Amino acid sequence: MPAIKKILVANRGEIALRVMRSARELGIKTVAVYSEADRNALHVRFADEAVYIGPPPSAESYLRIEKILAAAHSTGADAIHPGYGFLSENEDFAQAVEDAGLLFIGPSAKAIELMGSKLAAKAAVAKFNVPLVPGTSEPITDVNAAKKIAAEIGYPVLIKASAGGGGKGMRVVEDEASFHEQMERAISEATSAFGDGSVFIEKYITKPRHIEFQIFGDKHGNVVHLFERECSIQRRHQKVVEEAPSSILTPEKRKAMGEAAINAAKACGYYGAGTIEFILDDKLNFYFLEMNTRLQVEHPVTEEITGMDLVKLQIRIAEGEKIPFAQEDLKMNGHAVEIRVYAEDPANNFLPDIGTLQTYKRPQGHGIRVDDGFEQGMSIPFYYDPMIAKLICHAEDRAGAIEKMIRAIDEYEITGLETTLGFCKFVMQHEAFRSGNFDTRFVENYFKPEVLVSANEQEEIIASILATTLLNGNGNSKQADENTAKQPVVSNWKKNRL
Ligand code: MV4
Repeated sequence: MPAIKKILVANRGEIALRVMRSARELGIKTVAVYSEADRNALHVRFADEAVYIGPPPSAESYLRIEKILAAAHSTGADAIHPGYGFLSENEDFAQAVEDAGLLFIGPSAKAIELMGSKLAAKAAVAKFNVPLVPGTSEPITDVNAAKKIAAEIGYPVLIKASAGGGGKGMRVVEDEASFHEQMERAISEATSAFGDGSVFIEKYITKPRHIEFQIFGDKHGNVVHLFERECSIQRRHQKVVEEAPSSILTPEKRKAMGEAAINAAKACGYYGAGTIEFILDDKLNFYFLEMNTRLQVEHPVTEEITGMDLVKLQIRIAEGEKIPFAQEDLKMNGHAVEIRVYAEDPANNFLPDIGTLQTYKRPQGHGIRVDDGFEQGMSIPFYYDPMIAKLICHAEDRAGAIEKMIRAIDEYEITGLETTLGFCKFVMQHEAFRSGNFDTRFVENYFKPEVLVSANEQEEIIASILATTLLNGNGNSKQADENTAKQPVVSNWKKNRL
């Protein structure tokens, strides 16, 4: 297979930059595509060339296969990297790229399609000795047959849509009395959301931990794993904190799960970067949930502990090279934690708080990495995911990585909009997180908006409001008036403390 000379990155934001940086280091030219909202975006400035592909809504730009192929054609790109999100797990896109004579830097269209169906994925990996949650392996339509199975598995059970994934189309059923109604709802939801009403039933694991394995396959049938990431700290299926390695895996458990992950990849003849998602129950039994056939948002924590550049590996594999190391050569070095910094307001139900980055100063120093796509003065577009940055800290051990993260959060200066930085600091300081004794219900169990402002601070805020009112009231407060008019004193003061 020929070496790649020019890569078009069919994405935006931090991941487009992330991919282009590795491409440039390999001496490969880069092409950006951009929507109307991203004219001045950093990925556009970084690329060697950039092609405008349409209006801001992604359905009219970043999701348009024909526009992206036309951009590749007009610039002479010979490969396309899809990043994550957008078209990254669209088998029609992967196929169209290859049909156009270009290399898709990702898995085969067949593998994407197979893993896109949760039932087909389960059926495929089951033959390769991968543990599954007890449940049905076929779509189920007959309510009475389903009830019988649910009784055998034991309540609570979970009804899942085969076309779902990432938490979409799931329903917990606590007892037989509510089964009928819940199943009908699940089928009707799946039909309207995915155009496919197939559902299946699993035992509901009530306090799972989410542990995923990074795997890589090449086009010669070799598969390795690059250890795990723990992603149990999430909110409504949106990951908030990720780390590698997991604090609860023993070397034996890691070896068993790693082997299962490799088998799952082999079950679909996988090549490229992929992630095998497992859940662990309270006895540390692990079960395959699904496979993500893309580079994940949280891949940097794996890069930090393995020293590998996952994007370079993806490119080499797409070019037909063999994986350049053996499983035994891989070692974990230290501990890495990542937080996602969103333009969202944790005090207001995490509503997106898009606006302009009036101040934007990144933390710096030993072991700190910031993957972002913005600079001071830029606006976060309303049309896309409101993630501002990923902050990754790497240290010799978990406690060191957590302390470094707290230091980095304190050093991060963002004004002009609300962010999840204070919320992430709350997680870092929480005893359950620090001790490693947590599960996927961490946020619902421990987080209330009030925790972001301690009692002490609330008193100080009241004092500050009083002081401001008094100043404003005495007729001799020009400066205070100007300050309060531009930016509310209290909210800024609070921001600096969080
Ligand atoms: C489960 C489960 C409990 N039992 N399946 C959510 C995302 C999708 N990948 C599957 N998910 C779950 N499947 C069984 N049989 C709990 C979840 C789940 C979850 C999984 C991983 C990370 C966070 C989660 C949050 C809620 C529910």
